[in-house]
Amino acid sequence: MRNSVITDPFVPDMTKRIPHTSICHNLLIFPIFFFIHRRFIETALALLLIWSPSISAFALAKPPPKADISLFPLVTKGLEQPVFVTHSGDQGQRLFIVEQAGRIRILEKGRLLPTPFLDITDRINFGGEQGLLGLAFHPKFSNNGRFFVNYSRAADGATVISEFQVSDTINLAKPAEKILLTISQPYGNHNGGMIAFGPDGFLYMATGDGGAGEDPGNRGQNQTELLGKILRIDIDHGAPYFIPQDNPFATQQHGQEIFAFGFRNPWRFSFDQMTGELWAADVGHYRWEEIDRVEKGKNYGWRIMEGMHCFKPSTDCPQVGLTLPIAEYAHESGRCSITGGYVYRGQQIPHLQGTYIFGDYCSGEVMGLVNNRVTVFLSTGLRIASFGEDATGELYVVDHGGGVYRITGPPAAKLGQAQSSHRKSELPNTTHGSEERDLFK
Ligand SMILES: [Ca+2]
Repeated sequence: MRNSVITDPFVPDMTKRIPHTSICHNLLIFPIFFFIHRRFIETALALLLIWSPSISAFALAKPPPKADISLFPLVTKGLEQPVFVTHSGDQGQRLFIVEQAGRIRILEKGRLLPTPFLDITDRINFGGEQGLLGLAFHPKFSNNGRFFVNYSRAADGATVISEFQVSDTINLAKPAEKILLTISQPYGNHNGGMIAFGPDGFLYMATGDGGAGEDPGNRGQNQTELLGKILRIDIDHGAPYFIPQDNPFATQQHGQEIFAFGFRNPWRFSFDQMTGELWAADVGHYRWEEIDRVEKGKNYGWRIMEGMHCFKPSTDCPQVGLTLPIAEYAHESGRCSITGGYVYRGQQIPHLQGTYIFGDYCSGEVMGLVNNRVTVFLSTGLRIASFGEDATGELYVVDHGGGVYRITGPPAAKLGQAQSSHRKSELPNTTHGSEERDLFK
């Protein structure tokens, strides 16, 4: 019963026909649906930008990047479509980088190790929004060697949550897996992908609404199925897992794993290291990208609403019982797909302390939520597939094109006091003119 399998018929993955991959946005999945898309021209433009790496998304006459933060390249060669970076919590200096095709690579002392920590490419359906999408180390990994992944199954694209174990060689995992949970996927897109342990020790997982466009099965609102949700299970008890007693639908026959619902494609979420709060970024349809503070049992609105706006129905939608995002931004200036990040709790960039950092896959901007206002911190030109956090709270940017960067303070800080103080006038929580691009509505 726990090992929930949803039996919707599988439809072949249309995303595989797309020559360039995007893990987190419908734009690359939907050339087929363009005939119903009233924003065809904008979308085509965004696609053109994505498909042409030589064309900067910032050819669109953008103001120069601000210098509140900068990126330090850790690795820019030898990675194939990385989608995540994390640490193992065992006091080591290693970073673990997830390659979408099905490998976990180790970056140790600035060097990308040639042998993957794990290679399960033969078990994975890779392409479009499918692949190896998430990785979470057990909070007691240093003692028990357990870690967990989220991938699209080779045979049919179903989502698999699976457990692995490190081998006697610390930089190598055993290939054997224990499958915890399998969720059938009706379409190739909107697979969610994030998995992470909460401060309660439970494993949280994000699922998308199953794909196609406009959630045709209304799965986000269906409280008896696992798509369009954030799920929560106890992997320290039970076989293969237990349902936490206070899960909102724990007494139902189906949907016991649900923690919160009403999501479209919450590709990345995270827990604030200090407060334990759960932050999710739900990738929008064609108009609005949103940030949610996720709490147990709440309904985050999709497909009734996209962001703070009625979606289906498009006017006078019933909003009672829905939890609206705490921030949103529109598809403009090349923005089209939010990539959720982390509340900064590191020590190296004091002015970022407590700020939720996130980005946009299409525009390449690193943004922050300052007083609940979306503020652009840095224009990178990267395809920001994910952020990552290390054990000390420092943050990383993952470029889907093949790089991992550490977020650092303003470069002016290294160049002398005069420039440094000049830069301070551009701190994100100061008031700026119209060029500030405050995106919060
Ligand atoms: Ca929502």
